[in-house]
Amino acid sequence: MKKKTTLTTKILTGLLLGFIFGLILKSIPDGYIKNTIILDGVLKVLGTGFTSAIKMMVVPLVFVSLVCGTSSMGDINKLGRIGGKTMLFYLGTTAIAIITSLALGILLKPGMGLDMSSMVTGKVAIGESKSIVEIILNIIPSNPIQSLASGEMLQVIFFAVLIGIAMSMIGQKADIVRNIFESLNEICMKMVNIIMLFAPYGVFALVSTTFATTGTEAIFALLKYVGVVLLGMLVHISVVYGGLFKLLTKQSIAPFIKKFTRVAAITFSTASSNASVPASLEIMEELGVGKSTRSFTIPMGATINMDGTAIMQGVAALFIAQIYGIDLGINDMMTIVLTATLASIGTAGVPGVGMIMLSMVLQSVGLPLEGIGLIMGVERIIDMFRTTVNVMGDNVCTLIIAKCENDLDLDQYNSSLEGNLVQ
Ligand code: DAS
Repeated sequence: MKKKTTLTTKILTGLLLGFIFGLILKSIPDGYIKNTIILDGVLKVLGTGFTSAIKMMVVPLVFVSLVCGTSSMGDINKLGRIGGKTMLFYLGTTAIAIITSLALGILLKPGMGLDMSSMVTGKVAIGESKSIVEIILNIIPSNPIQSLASGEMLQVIFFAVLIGIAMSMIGQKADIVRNIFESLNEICMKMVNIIMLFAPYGVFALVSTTFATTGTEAIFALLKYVGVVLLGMLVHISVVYGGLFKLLTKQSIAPFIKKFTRVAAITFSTASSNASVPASLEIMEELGVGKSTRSFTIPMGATINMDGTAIMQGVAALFIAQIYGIDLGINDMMTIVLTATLASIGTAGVPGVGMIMLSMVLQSVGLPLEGIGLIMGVERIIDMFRTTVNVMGDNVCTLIIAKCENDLDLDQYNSSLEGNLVQ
């Protein structure tokens, strides 16, 4: 816990120092030292190096974690009724989350008023507008190796999910391959951890560059971005989770909210869905959820349910398009919904992985990766909130599935209202 807190402190320090150093650079006149040595030298190496390292992980992480996520769902035939309902709830609410965040991003335009188009170093390859048929056909790779090499993310996702489903159907005979992918997934996660150790320096460089070239208007845009993300999460929790819970269980959500504060303390401090699994299982048991339901839906949710992450990705994609003056068409929006929803199956419940998946979403519609430079500064803070929403979704889904399967002891659930405020 100390190591993670230290890294969080370092990232926030990088944000603060980057902001101060950027404004100092902004205040001094252009010259060889400022422009060539500092901006196009040291800061470019640290900033672009960090974003390139993140980009490096996109294809291997998505491919390996999706094969693991899909193949570990157990025998697809035995997944049965609970598995089908759980998958439907998790992927359905993730799709709603991303659509809500895109709608808020279009309505509230967090990136408007900040022009960073001069900062794009690479060519912005916005995909030409495709018809729905072309988008769907484009998902199926004719050459999966080429898809992996060129980072065609929807094709990588399709290929990985199909491998995982096939492995699930084969069952034990695929165990040797499953173990290899599990090891590769561990390796990818460790590589992400190593890359994130450089986050404070990357954040410092990216934020310095941003404020050195755009000045204080970037602060307003950043605050708007954070505000729209948090608003999206609030809407999702109250309307989607609150609405579905009331509609499908006909129970008060108060007992759950009281118990969930214990889990939220973990999700905020660790920014990790995986780390919160034991606490989620504990409160589900205390709330009267049967073991057969909670032992399946909670671990599955920590692996494939990422509504909070999807909300961040939708707002971030539009924010970046807006600050670079790029118009996203309806087909691009559909690609974002598809990519973020399917990618959530493979997003592991560890800190910072949502930012790597964001790189993939941006890549899928040709948006410049430089854009994450500005939002990288508040990444850790947003990660705490989005992880809490991710895990809340896992718990709400578990209660709903348990009620539908008559695996929820209502007396035990409602009796947990008694006692002190936070249990
Ligand atoms: N921190 C991840 C989790 O544990 C989510 C993310 O990085 O988006 O759910």
